[in-house]
Amino acid sequence: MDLLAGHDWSHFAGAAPTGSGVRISPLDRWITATEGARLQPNPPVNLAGPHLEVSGDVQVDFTGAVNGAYLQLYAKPPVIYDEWRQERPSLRVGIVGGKLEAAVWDGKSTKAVETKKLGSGLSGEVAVSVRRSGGTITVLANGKSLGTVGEHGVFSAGTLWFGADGSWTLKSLSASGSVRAVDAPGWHQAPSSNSLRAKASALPRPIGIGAAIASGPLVEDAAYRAIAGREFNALTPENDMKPQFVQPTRGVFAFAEADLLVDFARANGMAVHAHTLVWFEALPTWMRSASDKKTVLIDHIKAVAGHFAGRVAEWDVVNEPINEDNSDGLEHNLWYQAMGKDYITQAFKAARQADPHAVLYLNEYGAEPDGGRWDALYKLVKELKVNGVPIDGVGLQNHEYEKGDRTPPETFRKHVKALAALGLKVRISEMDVVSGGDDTTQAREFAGKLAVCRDEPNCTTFGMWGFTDRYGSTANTDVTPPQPGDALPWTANLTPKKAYTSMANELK
Ligand code: 9MR
Repeated sequence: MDLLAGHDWSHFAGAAPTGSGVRISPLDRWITATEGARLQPNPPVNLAGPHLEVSGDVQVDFTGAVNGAYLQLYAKPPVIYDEWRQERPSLRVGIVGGKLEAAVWDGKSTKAVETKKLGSGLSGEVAVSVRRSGGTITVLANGKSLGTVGEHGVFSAGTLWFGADGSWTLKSLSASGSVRAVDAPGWHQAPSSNSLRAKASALPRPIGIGAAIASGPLVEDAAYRAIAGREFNALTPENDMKPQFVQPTRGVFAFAEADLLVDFARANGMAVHAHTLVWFEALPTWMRSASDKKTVLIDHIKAVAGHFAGRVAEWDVVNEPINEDNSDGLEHNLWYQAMGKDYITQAFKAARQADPHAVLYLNEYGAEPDGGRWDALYKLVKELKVNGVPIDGVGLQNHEYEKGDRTPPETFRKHVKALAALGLKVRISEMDVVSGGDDTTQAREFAGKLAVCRDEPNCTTFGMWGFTDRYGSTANTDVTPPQPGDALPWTANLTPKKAYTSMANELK
């Protein structure tokens, strides 16, 4: 079965279909630490393309592999966070120095559990085959068997997704045996008149109801996908638009995963709230060390906001610029160090130019209660407005990680109103509530903030940071597989919690 012709390889980061196959270009994409160190390689997976359903023994054959070429077969796409990539079982085969390198991940560690360098003297374009027979994988080059590696759950999970890396052209790719090829699902999901989005749209003043969404789960997990499309009319890419993902190498842009989220949103009539152009985290290593920061910042905004112009409704232009402990109230991050506070003004101007129709937000955490963070935020956005900087609104994240983060709705309302007086819109941008086992309090917190958003005319959207604990950002990722958190309205089994019902009630 031919897996190239008639299948989608055009929405695969770093890849471009050509007359002679799929051209793979290296992205050098990494998961980076907050301080910039490279933690894990993050090669792309063809999420929009074909994957296999495997029910027994199978052989995958491909041609075109040259030195440095890799093809990777994943039991499931990895779940990708900013500082962590959850590897599922996978097999990577590649040509390195005349040998065929086979590496196997077992889904329990970020490192390969088995790596073998097999054969010798391989040169030019090599035809590679991977043959699964029960618990053994045999690898072949140019039709000759070179050796075996363990199966480690790669094939037994029942699905296989394709990824690639290096600089080469994948000239053919086929599979045979007990397999079936499956293409990306239709993005449109069945609506429901009972959903949060239906209720939010039927309010006297309709509001947006949104969630942060991750591309891997969206394509691989049908139940997650169904809820995302059914319940929400706004979508924020959780991580896929951050600089380390979209500009992994200077001047090399990789939009496939983010484009997929935009396509999903558009197919389901959801507004895209894009996140984020300027932050001090989730940056590729090169961006931190570049000496011409201003050029880097402006070029990034032009390219990224330009790419999505017309397809996204809003942007978080500047994320988390506040640090109340500094006398000017600002975080002295890498952009500030290079440009002073002018980086904020420059960023908004560049974003407005690149996408004149997008509504432009500054997004901040910890400014829901009274105190230094709110004071510093208010001072900053007032100054931006007075100076005619093109800022349209403020995102108040509303993360409630600890009991102390629970702000009375009336205090929060006061801040929403204060921003309205400056002519600014507000969105609740990233709400989650770590419950500590207390579902009732969690439900009350979600409902209280939603009610404020419903009632304050300048509050446009109530957004949560994910919707299910299955992939939530408060998961404990120190263990593999990660231990789900308990901060979102759907459990890890995708059952709605009290928080869901309490929100539905506020929207009646
Ligand atoms: O959900 C995001 C998670 O996957 C990342 O590892 C984390 C750290 O960079 O960022 C999370 O999203 C953050 C968002 O981009 C900005 N506000 C705080 C969010 C939650 O930490």
